[in-house]
Amino acid sequence: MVQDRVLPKISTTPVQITREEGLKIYEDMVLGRLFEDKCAEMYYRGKMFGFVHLYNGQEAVSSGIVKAMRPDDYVCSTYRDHVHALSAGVPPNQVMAELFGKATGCSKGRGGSMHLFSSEHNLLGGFAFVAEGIPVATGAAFQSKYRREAMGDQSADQVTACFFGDGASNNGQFFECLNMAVLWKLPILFVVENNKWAIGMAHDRATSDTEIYKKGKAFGMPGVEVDGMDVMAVHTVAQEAVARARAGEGPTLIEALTYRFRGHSLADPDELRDPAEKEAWLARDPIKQFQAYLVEQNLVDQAELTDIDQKIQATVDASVQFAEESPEPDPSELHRYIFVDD
Ligand SMILES: Cc1ncc(C[n+]2csc(CCOP(=O)(O)OP(=O)(O)O)c2C)c(N)n1
Ligand SMILES: [Mg+2]
Repeated sequence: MVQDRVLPKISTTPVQITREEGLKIYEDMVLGRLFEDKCAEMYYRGKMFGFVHLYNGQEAVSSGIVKAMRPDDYVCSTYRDHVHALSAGVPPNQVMAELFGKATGCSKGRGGSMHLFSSEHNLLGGFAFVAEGIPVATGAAFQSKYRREAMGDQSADQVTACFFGDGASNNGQFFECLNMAVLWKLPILFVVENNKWAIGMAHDRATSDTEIYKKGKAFGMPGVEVDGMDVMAVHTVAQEAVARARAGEGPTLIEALTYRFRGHSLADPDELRDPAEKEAWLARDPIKQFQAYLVEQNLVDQAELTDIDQKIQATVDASVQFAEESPEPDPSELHRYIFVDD
């Protein structure tokens, strides 16, 4: 079993969330979890093609970060992108339809699981190549800054969140983009979801310094380590980083310590990871922890949480029906959407 790091404690005591905010985050996390469980079912029934990478276990990262942002901010993902897309506001129907390769999907059935995209929701994309989104997100942050400072558009104060894995943080694009982001003080959050594994490669066997957040320092960028199973801790860190970015004070590197509950993809039998390691992380399920927090803070009771779960399950089920009933892309339109004019 790969040794776990001692998890940092971010003080969330002074942070007061309202019932409304708490429920918004909770609903997003549950949507992510139930949507992914349904994806597994549909994949094994042969409804989806290619590789499908699920996010179960990591929900506190997506919800904690994206719910600290505005709907017009930008989100950039990886191939593990369904939940980032949902947090960014892409409707479940459109995400499920995309996974089924249907014309009503957010990428019009052209992309599938690893290439979710929505200009309407400022979702910059899922990317099949490891670290490929990092320069795209850096470019998005640059255009916000350029529009605001060079073109005088005061409304261009959008922040970009760029999600990627521990494995991606060993790729050169990561270092080049950290350099540029600090140099130009770009409004961006680099969010490393350190789930300890890059397929079957343990993080501590693949990188020089396992504490990724410390790599920001080489570029003069603040680096923060956060318990990625604690949504309130992630949310607190995100709020500070978003405020800094929006105020023109530049980027932040956030390393969220988390774990994926399933194999690398649904084609992975997941035989490499030690069962004891999996058990230890399953016991820290971010959704169960947040349920306990909400009840303890008297923001909600257990019966209400059960109602919410049922309501979200109905939404997920409806997304499958929508995807099933949607048309396939028309083969005569195969060449559409390659160029922007289309
Ligand atoms: C440039 C590139 N190299 C290799 C691969 C094969 N590959 C796919 S996922 C992956 C592991 C990435 O792990 P990490 O960044 O930690 O993300 P996680 O899957 O844990 O979310 C690798 C090596 C790829 N897709 N792209
Ligand atoms: Mg990883």
